[in-house]
Amino acid sequence: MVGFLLKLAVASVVACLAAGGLIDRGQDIYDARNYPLVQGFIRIELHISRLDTRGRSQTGLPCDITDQCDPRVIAFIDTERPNHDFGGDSVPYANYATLHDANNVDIPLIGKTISRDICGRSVRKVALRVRAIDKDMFNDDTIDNYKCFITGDNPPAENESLANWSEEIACAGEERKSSKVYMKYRWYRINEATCRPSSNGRGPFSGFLSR
Ligand SMILES: *[C@@H]1O[C@H](CO)[C@@H](O)[C@H](O)[C@H]1NC(C)=O
Ligand SMILES: *[C@@H]1O[C@H](CO)[C@@H](O)[C@H](O)[C@H]1NC(C)=O
Ligand SMILES: [Ca+2]
Repeated sequence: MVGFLLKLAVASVVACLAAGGLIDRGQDIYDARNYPLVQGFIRIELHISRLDTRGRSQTGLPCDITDQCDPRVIAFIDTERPNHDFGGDSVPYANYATLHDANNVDIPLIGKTISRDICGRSVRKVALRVRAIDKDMFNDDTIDNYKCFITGDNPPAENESLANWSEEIACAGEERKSSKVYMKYRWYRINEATCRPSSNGRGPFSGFLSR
């Protein structure tokens, strides 16, 4: 009996992990208590101005011995699984938009805006995900993953002309807090007719590059 209960407990922990991880669930519950739901037809715009790699990759070692990082920067506006880890658990990297691809620069200027729409669903929190890798001859190194949030605490503007950009956000790397992506966002209500539905996991291009 004890063995059976133990197996049951292990099975439910495993089921829970498979469903997105214990930390994710805990965070979802916390969010439900703390952030209001935002519902409707909404456009989110994310502007990424620059990346500061500090010349190092996620391991803390310099990107290159002899010169600067060779960064490729990709981004995705995650309206579906904001609390999930980077990678397949949230959004396959292949679905990210490529914002920048350069050689020998530790602080690349990016200056690109991507956008994504919420078409009638409700959200509590949106994850602004950025990933930077250092291109190498033989294998690429992760520079870092960066994730900052929009929440219902700052509700979307009534329409585009009323939508102000946020203050600049210095979004710190998950592994090295000294590495940062500088970004700002705005979000506003749009007409249903102009809404572009998309998903995290499918569709040819789920993060639209707008300019
Ligand atoms: C945006 O909303 C404001 C306030 O409701 C309104 O006065 C303005 O005409 C709207 N602008 C557009 C472009 O719809
Ligand atoms: C946007 O900024 C303008 C000018 O600072 C301000 O008057 C307006 O109230 C702001 N709009 C919102 C939705 O906060
Ligand atoms: Ca280099």
